[in-house]
Amino acid sequence: MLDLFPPEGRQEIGEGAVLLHGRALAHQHALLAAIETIAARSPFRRMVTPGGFQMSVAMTNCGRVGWVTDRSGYRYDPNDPETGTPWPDMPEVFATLAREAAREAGFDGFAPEACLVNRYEPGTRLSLHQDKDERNYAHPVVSVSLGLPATFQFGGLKRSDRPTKVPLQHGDVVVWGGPSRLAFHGVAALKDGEHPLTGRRRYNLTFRKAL
Ligand code: MD3
Ligand code: FE
Repeated sequence: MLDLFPPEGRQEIGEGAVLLHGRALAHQHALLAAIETIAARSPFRRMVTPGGFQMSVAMTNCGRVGWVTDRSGYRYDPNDPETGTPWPDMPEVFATLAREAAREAGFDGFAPEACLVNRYEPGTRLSLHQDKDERNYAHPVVSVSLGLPATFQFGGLKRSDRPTKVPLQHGDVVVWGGPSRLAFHGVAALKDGEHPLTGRRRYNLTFRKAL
């Protein structure tokens, strides 16, 4: 028989970057319900970069701290600046999935304080950047893709390194550790489509140990 899937749905997409294909599928309904609960308290909003540009990605957070940007810079904040109150707690299903995925990729004991929830609609993109607002790059970042598929751009340690395209589908989990932790990356403009669970949207959960 032809084996159509890689062993255990696991694929090394770069040095230290492990794609766990479909790893979130068993939790898809719980994850999407939890996103709704979070957004009811801390709504999605398009933040402004320090340079004064409004991002096309809409964001919210859960956990002890959340990633925010405004004219004064990027930071992790215990409070939602829009509501002035703490971010919603991290749901158990989020924390458990992030911890288990990290362990499967070789990072035992991953206990993220922060989960950034990104929402994409057709045309939404995220330009090439590094995640450098955390204190300790020895911890991986774990990302979970839900809804419409996206083309992820995976670059190198220099902005000028040509990125490779990685398709990310509903249910995919990626653990970005080791040398990939500081790789430049972005997301190409979302193509229009219809997903049975999210309609014309893509969500991405990004778990980080921020403190
Ligand atoms: C590689 N989010 O929020 S997830 C971000 O799909 C972000 O919303 C994208 O980049 C999204 O910062 C990409 C994949 C990802 C997340 C963090 C990384 C890849 C990464 C950190 C280091 C290297
Ligand atoms: Fe990023």
